[in-house]
Amino acid sequence: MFEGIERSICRNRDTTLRNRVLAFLLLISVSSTAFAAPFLMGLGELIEGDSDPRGISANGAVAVGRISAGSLGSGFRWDYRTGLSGIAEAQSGDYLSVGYATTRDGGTIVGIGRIDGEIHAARWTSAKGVESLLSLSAATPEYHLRRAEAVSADGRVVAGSAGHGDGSFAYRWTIENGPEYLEYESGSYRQSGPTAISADGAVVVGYVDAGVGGLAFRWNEADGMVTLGDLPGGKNSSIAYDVSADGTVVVGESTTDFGREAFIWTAESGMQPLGIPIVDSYFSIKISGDGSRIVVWSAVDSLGYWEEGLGAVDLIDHLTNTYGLDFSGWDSLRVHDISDDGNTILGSGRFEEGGNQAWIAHIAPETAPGDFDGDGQVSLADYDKWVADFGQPSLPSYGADGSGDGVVDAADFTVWRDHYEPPGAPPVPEPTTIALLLFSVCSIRRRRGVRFAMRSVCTQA
Ligand SMILES: [Ca+2]
Ligand SMILES: [Ca+2]
Repeated sequence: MFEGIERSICRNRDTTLRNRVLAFLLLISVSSTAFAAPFLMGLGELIEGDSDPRGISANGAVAVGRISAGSLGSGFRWDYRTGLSGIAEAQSGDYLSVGYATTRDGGTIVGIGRIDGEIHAARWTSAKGVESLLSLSAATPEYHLRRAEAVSADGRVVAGSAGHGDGSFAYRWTIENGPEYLEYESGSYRQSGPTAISADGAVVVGYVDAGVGGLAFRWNEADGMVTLGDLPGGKNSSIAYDVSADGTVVVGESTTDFGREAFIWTAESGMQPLGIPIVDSYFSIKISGDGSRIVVWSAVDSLGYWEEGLGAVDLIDHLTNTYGLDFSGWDSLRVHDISDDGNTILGSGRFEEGGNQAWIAHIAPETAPGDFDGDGQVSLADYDKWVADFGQPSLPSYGADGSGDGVVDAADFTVWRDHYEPPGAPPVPEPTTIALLLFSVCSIRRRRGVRFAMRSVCTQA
């Protein structure tokens, strides 16, 4: 895509020509695959260093993370229409140094911000830009909110870690009441950190160190912070990394006699091994909203996937053999997140020996024009979905984006109308020409958007 071309400006001039060629090749592969699901799409290079994608929105349309530019880095936001852009305020100089998670519609990003030269837990919205969480609610002086790790679907509840004395402690912030420490069932503890939150913000998961090693916890208002135990064998150690949308299924890692291993936890079954080892010290274990699909970064180029009824398999083999995705040319593969709808997986790797690049693997089956909810027919339910999602970014031709331009807009209504067949009325097909026209216009807008956005990253270097 075009991101690669823009990005190369920031980088060593010697590699510019090669990157332009690579970016062009990527552009070809993206253009030829983006409109037929399933597809694999490179999102643009993240430059060297510690840049990584971190999270993806509920329908897979918005990815967030960290992008490096020279010695500095900033949070990034990606969607199909606007491409990859750094999150910095041109006027104040404030920026998000990393984006960890985003809301259902991708409109709010939470992470670590540099605001007036100081580090704060922060959020970004297109309307208000980068803001300290504390500035949004009545401040409690003892809190230093260092980072915001997770956010509810509507953005009104955030979980993160706060500094207090020498320790770091999990807090839950609500737009109404501000931050509150999560209390541990057994009283005092050394430190704790949250990693994920349920869609409604009522359940937070993470780890707590109560002096006997770190243990996975699940918190809700009624029960407080309850540890989830650990897998048999090895030392007493576990960490929760993600939770299903309704808060009932937790995934993480725990130590056994054979080393560290991914687990799945429910109240009914307790903690069970997934059969996927964890090798790298930096890794990721993420679950879809309904709890039926799990992705596991075990080690670089060794990624796991678990699905209800399928069990544990190799992620890349599964994406290749089941969905026909082509990972040839990619190496140093990592996986970072799976969307709540379970249909988009966010990863990173190197393509044709280029720099570290984010990718998404979209595995929803292709649907007929106007069938926005994918139930096989074009009905009033599809119109309702278009209304509910109006204005939101989308992967092209997925969900209510009938026109394939990456946003749910008026053109998509036209696609639905032209394929809706009320009883007794003949169908009126046609929208291909309009869709192509819209796409070409938005492609130009996308290129301009990327160029502007990348400039804000480049100027920080
Ligand atoms: Ca339908
Ligand atoms: Ca559209």
